[in-house]
Amino acid sequence: MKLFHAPGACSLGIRVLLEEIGAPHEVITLDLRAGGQRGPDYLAINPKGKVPALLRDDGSVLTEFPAIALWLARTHPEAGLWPTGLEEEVRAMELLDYLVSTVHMRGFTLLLVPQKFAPGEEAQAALRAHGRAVATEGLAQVAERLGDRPFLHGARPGVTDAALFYILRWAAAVGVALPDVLRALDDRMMARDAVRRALDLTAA
Ligand SMILES: N[C@@H](CCC(=O)N[C@@H](CS)C(=O)NCC(=O)O)C(=O)O
Repeated sequence: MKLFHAPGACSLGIRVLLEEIGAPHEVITLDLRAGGQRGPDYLAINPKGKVPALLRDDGSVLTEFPAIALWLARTHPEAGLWPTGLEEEVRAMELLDYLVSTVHMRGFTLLLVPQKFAPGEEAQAALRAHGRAVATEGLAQVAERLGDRPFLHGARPGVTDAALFYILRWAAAVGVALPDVLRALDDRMMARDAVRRALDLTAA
């Protein structure tokens, strides 16, 4: 498998899952600031011009964080990254969609890259403020959902924790304060060998 990834991007969550699974893979790094995601070579792989994209061993390409994460979890059930049972699965999907579609796309995306959506400093400041409010409210909702469990998935991290983890890196980068339970979850994630490998903090 080949993962198309960019430093600082949401594809970090897929790296975490690949490392948790221990699946052999190659990481192809794109430079988003230099527009690597819009170059013809990459658009031939993912015409949407986004990371993550996963080139699977059968030559097919999978895109979108939830789809890639679910496929990895379901094809490696022994890693225990996704719940079983209809109610547990729909609750995990509910949370994953909230993390990616709301906290990421409507919160941190506006906070981090408002210039993509409006010209002019005044409009961008308003978008940034809106994004910060959505991100802060979203993280409070996720903290509520976590409660006193160690990870969103339960005793061990799963797909939803991998999604939360990339979001927590952005929160740290732009100074969005975390509820205590999310700070503790982040510490638990950072202590994992798989996560440290995904961050290139230790050798593979
Ligand atoms: N909905 C997509 C979001 C992917 C996405 O927004 N990726 C960002 C990095 S976090 C990206 O590739 N941005 C480059 C660009 O928009 O040009 C998913 O779930 O994978």
